[in-house]
Amino acid sequence: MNATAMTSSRLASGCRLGLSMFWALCLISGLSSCVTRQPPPNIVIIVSDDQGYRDLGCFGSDEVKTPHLDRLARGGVRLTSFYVSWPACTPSRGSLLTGRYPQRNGVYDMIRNEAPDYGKRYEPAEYEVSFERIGGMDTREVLLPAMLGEAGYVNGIFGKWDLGSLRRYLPLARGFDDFYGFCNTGIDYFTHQRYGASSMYRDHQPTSEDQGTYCTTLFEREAVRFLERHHHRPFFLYLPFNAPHGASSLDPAIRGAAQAPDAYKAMYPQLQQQPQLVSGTRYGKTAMVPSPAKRRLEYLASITCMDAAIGAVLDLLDQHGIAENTIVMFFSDNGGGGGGDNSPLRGRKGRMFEGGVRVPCIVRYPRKIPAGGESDAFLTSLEILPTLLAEVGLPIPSGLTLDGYDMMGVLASGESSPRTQMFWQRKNDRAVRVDDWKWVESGHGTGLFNLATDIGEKTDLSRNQPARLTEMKQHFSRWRTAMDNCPPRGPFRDY
Ligand SMILES: [Ca+2]
Repeated sequence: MNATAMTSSRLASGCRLGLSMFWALCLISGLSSCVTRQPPPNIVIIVSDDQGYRDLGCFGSDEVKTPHLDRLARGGVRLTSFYVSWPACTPSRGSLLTGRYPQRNGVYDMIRNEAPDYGKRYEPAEYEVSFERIGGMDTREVLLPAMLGEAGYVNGIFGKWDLGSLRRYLPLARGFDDFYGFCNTGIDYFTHQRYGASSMYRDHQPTSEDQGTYCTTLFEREAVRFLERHHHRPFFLYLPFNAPHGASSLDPAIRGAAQAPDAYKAMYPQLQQQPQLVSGTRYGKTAMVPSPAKRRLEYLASITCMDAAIGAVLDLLDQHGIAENTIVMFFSDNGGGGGGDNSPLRGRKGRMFEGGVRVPCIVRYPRKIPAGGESDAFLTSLEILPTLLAEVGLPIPSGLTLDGYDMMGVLASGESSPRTQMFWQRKNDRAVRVDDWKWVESGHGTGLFNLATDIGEKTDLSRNQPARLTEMKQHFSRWRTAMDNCPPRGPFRDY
């Protein structure tokens, strides 16, 4: 254990003792003497996968059916300038749980095998030693559930872990108490395989007990069980869905689209009536592949199925009378890909433009946040961990560098955002936002944009604003130097 982790553990142990004694005293005194002290909030974080900026009813879509997310938004605040730290899955999810830039926590690229992109199917023995199997979030990183667990929370994760599948990387080794889901970055929704490799786990063990059942339904089942078991005590429920991400199947007729149950596809008859497969190319050969209509159909239907699962969770919070004191956060791990709609933003998943990194986000916390609000404040997923620590009453572990801010003042009372800068890098692509200005340099386009007047990043102002352009590059350069000087973390850097 390094100094940071040790300090963190010691600090948090004190909090655990304090909270445990508090709850013990409450039980002894029949709770009556504790009514003046508010219990710590429950926490529910729901993450969707590749959902577009506009792919919610409450974010302007008149196509997708998301009644429960819309209900969540009516009870809380919609964040319209909320960013993730990376334009694709793994590093975005790593930042959520560490509160640190990908370049600081070490997971600054995908933990996945690239060969299936070209049609390769791994043999089991070969898969066992591939990077997708052996890579993971550096074990010196302290994750949110470990911090909350030390404060008396019970932590459950049901869905896409995406931070390593070796035992030392699995959720139960990182602070979670209960895990059902898959460890890598994408699966077939029904077989639970990733390009032929079985991927579902319960706690530390691979499982095929539910093979054939649609995975969103399984994650809902597990979340409901968790809530029924733990609703009477402080809990952290992490629900990282894989919907509406494309299925990780080698079958050309499946690959390239999400997957959804028939009952949900029937809710989009205008798409279902169109041809579902068209002649195309896959792995260098002619093949029947999903049509644009099928890609959109599976995508929308998988969102609506996920929305129903979210509705089941919200219903349970209501039934147990704990919604008032539960922080529910929802956001997409990156911009829409495949069948997604990111309008009016430019670009998509994987890009440095807003369509890659600005995502729909909702926060509901009736005890503090007024219902039905909307905020255009500049905020990011890096704010989530420090905000939650502050709400729980936990100090930031001594010696731990976080990259975000407590955003509760912004959400609860409309204070101006403490964030003025954000940086992104994916291989050679880079971007920085400072106040309303954004500079992008990437293989898919370059430019300087004023987001206050040009949310679609259509007008490159590099020539009109040379001094600002230089300043933005300097900001990026200073951030890059700071990241280079961080203590190195695996799995991409030596340590
Ligand atoms: Ca994603």
